[in-house]
Amino acid sequence: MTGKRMERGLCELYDEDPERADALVFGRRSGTSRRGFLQGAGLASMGAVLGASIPFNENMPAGLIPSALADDLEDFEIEGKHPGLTVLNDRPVNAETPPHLLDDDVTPNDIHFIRNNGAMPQPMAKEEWSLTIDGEVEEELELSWDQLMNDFEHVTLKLQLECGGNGRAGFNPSPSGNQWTVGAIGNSEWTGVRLKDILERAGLRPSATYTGHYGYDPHLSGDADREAISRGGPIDKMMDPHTIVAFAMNGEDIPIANGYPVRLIAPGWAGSVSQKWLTRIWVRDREHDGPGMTGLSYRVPRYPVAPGTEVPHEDMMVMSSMIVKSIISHPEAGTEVEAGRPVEVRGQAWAGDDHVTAMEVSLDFGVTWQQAELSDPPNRYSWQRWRAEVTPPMQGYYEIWARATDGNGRQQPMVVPGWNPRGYLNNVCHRIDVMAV
Ligand SMILES: Nc1nc2c(c(=O)[nH]1)N[C@H]1C(S)=C(S)[C@@H](COP(=O)(O)O)O[C@H]1N2
Ligand SMILES: [Mo]
Repeated sequence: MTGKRMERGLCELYDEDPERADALVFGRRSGTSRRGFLQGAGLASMGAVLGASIPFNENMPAGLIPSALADDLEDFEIEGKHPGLTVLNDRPVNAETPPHLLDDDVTPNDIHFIRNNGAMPQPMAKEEWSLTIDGEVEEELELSWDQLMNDFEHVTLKLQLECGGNGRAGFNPSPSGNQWTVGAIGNSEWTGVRLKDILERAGLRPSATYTGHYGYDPHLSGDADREAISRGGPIDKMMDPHTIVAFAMNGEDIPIANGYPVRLIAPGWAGSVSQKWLTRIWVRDREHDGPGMTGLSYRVPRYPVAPGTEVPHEDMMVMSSMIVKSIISHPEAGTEVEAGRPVEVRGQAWAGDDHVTAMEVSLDFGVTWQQAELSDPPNRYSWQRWRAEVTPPMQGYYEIWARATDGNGRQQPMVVPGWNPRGYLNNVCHRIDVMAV
C-alpha cells in the first residue's frame, strides 16, 4: 500500500525541511508562527491525508507533523514478551512499549521494555549466582542467593525505570542510538534488598564515593574480557533506601531479558545505572570509568547548545535524575471517538527523583488546557496515574496533548527540548490523534 510510503516520505520531509513540509501539507505561508489559514489546497490535501477535517487547525504550531502521521515503526516478536512491543533492534535486543500498553498502574513483566547493550545471556542458575561487593569497603562480601534471601530485610516497591535515551527519536539532527519514541519506560513492582543494607554490612570506607556495576551479559563481540556496559552512581544515590538489589518483578522471577536472577534498580535515574544480571558492585574512590561512563555516553552538556553542536568533553556532565514526563496510555492513538461525547483520557506521569504535582490536557493544540485528576504515588519513585475527560465539539481530526508539572514547577515543553549530542532527556509533551465521527 502507498500509505506507508507516504508516511515515511512525510516524516522525512518534516525532519529535513519543516517549513516546506508545512507549506505542502497545510498550504502555510512561511514566516508565520501559526498555520493560521488552513484553507483551499492545503486544507484539502491535509484532509485527504488524514481522511478528516481539522477543526482546530488554526492553532496547530508550524513545523509540527500531525501525530497521526508520525508513526513509522515495524513490529517483531521477542520470546516471553508481548507481541505488541516495538522492536527497535534485534542485536542487541531493544524493544519499547507502545503507550497504549502502559495503561496499568503496575507494568506487567511481558510489557516492560528491554534495553540491552550486549548479548542476551544464558540464564545463570540461582545456586551459581553470587554478588561481590569490593573496593572501598571494610569487608569484602560475596553474597549467595540464600544469603540475599535470608540475611537482609526485603522491600517491595513500584519503581519507574526509564532509559536515558527515551524520546531520542524526536531530536533533530538525529543522534546515534536507539530511536526510542516514548515507550522506554516501565513501572513494575520490584522486590529486593536495599543496596544500603548490603553496603552497610560491608562497611563503607570514608574514601567510598561512587559505585561501579557489573553483570554477566556478554559483550556483543563475544570477547569475555569486555563488559557490555558498566555504569555506576554516586554513593548518596546508592544509599537511598529506594535503590534495591531486586530478585523479583511483580512477584515472579525477573524475566531473563530484564536481568534474571538479580538486578539493581536505581529508580528515577537513567536506566543504565540499574545494572541487569548483577554480579558485582565495585565501590570506588572516584567516578567510575567503565563502558558507558566515559566519552559522550550518558552525558549531557552543562549549558544549552544549538542542535548539531560538537561539545567539548569537559563541558559534558554525567546524567543523574530523569526529568518530568508523562504519557497518554488511553485511548490508543488513532482511535475513533464520538463527536460531542466525553472521551476518557488516562495516562502516567513521573519526574525522576521528584514527583508530579499537576497534569493537564489540551484538545486544541495547546491553546486551552484543563486539569486532569492526578493520583498520589503509592510510594516514592512510582509513576502516578492521571485521568481526564475531553469532548471533541464536532467531527474531525483532533490531537490530545498531555503536560505534567513537577514539584519545582518545571513543566514538559511543547516542543522538543535541549538538543544534546547523544539525544537524552527528551521530555516533550506526548500527543495522540483521535478521530471524532
Ligand atoms: N548488564 C546490563 N545491565 C543493563 C543494561 C545492559 O545492557 N546490560 N542496559 C541498561 C540500560 S541502558 C537500561 S535503560 C536498563 C533497561 O532495563 P530493562 O531492559 O529491564 O528495561 O537496563 C540497564 N542495565
Ligand atoms: Mo538506557
